[in-house]
Amino acid sequence: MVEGGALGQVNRLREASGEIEWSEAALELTRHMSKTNIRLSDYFSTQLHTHRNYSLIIDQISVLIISSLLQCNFRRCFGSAATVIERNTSFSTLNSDDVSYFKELLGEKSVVEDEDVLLTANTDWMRKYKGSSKLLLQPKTTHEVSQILKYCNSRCLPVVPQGGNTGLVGGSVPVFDEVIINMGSMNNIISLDKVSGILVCEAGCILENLISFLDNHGFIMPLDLGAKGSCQIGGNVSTNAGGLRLVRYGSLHGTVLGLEAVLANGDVIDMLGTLRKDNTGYDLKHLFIGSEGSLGIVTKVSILTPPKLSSVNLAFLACEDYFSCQKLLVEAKRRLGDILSAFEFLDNQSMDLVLNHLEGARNPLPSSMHNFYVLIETTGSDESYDKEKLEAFLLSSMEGGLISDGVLAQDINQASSFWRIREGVPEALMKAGAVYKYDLSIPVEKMYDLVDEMRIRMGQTAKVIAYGHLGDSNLHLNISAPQYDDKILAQIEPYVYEWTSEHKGSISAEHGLGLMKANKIFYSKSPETVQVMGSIKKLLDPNGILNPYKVLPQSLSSYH
Ligand code: FAD
Ligand code: 2HG
Ligand code: ZN
Repeated sequence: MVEGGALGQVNRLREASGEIEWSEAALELTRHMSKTNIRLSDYFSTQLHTHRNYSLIIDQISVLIISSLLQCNFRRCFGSAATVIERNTSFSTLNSDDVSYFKELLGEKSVVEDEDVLLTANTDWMRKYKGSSKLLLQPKTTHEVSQILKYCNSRCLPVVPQGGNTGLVGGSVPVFDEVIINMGSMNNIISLDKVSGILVCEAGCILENLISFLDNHGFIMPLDLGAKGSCQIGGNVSTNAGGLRLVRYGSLHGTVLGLEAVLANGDVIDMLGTLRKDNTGYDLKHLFIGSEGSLGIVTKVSILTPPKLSSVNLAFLACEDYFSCQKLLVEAKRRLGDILSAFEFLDNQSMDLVLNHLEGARNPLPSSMHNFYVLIETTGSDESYDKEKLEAFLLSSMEGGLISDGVLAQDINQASSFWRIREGVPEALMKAGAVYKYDLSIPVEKMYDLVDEMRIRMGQTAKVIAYGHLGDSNLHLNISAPQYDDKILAQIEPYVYEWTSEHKGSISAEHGLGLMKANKIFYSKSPETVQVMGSIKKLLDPNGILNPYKVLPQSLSSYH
């Protein structure tokens, strides 16, 4: 494995949107250089001395890059520090007998080899990570998932479980040629207990469809996020997604009552309980909540859904400094406690980005730009009492100088347009160019210090955009630049991770580790903890076929 900044020399010459796949030639070159302790940077600077004509060097590198498209053995992705990953040599390569087996098992239609479909499924939402899988499977039942995994395990064929492919850490797409198991065809709602509000459904149900279904029956999903139109409940559970309402309803570790999962060897583990209380031994479902498809494929979920309440209010507020946002949060928790259902924030750079890049976005407080914006949502059962309570809170916050301006949504359309601003930041960032994403848990009082420090570090080279789930101490720190550049990356990493670790934060609050942060886990977890995780992985997936190269550091993965 070759690691670090040496490869950055070549990387700067990449195509703007892609990633480099190294050819045998490049592989040989890097192997030779690592054996002889030559770093690429040294190699190229030597070459620069000998060749006066720089274009000769460019030509040399271009040959490597072009030939790299022939065969991928090494992979490097953008938006995270240079890590070159070698394909696990113990994995087999897909052959025509494998494809025939899957066609027999699933039927022709559920075995996809179409290049356009594969291109989409191989590429993540941010278009930063791109695999080269040649096969996508669409199982319709748990039995089919079980048979697929049993077969893949016996053949040592690696797989990637895929939901809506909205993940933001490169976990949902192959790194090399892993078979994609897309869960979208397992999208049946199995039952809703209208007394307890317990919903049981298949993993491939799209979150927004579940939200609508529950709405029709007088319930709500305990989680909501900007990607709801595409993400699936199985993906949500596998990433332990947080989202906009965690402050009120808690994490999926609390609301998921049970699940069914298929292990790497095809065994189906039925933990699909619907009980609120069950202390019979280890609660194994928690292993699958947030393990990002590295321990098993989630096929069914049972989840506790709260009743839909009649009165929902949303305020869009302006604060002049971060300290006021913080104080506002403390006051909101104290004074709105029982009805508070969201407390989100964005800074003026985020607002600016949304207004410039998101079609139809309008500033709800247009008279002037403010330094910070906060969305406070309340959900309760008594319309006049809730509104009165919120209005009294807003009035006193205004008098106390915590809020400098604000507006209450007058109807559902206005509320949606306010939410569109907050939920639209990731989309606006994508439209603005290259983006380096950090999803951090940091104590609220320290959170914005990092943003200020990053602005000083980045200077004019990139924009620092900060927003997130303030109510949960979750900062989304995004660095936006016209294009990816290793120099920018070197200004960000490892600084952001070190800072977060020093302040006892987490380097992944809600998005997971995926490929992007698999090797960064030690910033947030002790070596002993990671060692136990490695043992669990080995126990449940001894051949390492489930979502390889993700979540755990390479040093611990079973393929080494
Ligand atoms: P995918 O992206 O397909 O997969 C994510 C991971 O889960 C991968 O490792 C994959 O292998 C694994 N996986 C998927 N399905 C299964 C399964 N059935 N069994 C086992 N493993 C599986 N995240 C938040 O936490 N909070 C937010 O507020 C939020 N907002 C977002 C807004 C936008 C605009 C976007 C693009 C993303 C956002 N995300 C957010 C990230 C993402 O939407 C979540 O991580 C989501 O839960 C992923 O669901 P998915 O179905 O798209 O999973
Ligand atoms: C959100 O809260 C998502 O909008 C995405 O978690 C965060 O894009 C991001 O950094
Ligand atoms: Zn988020």
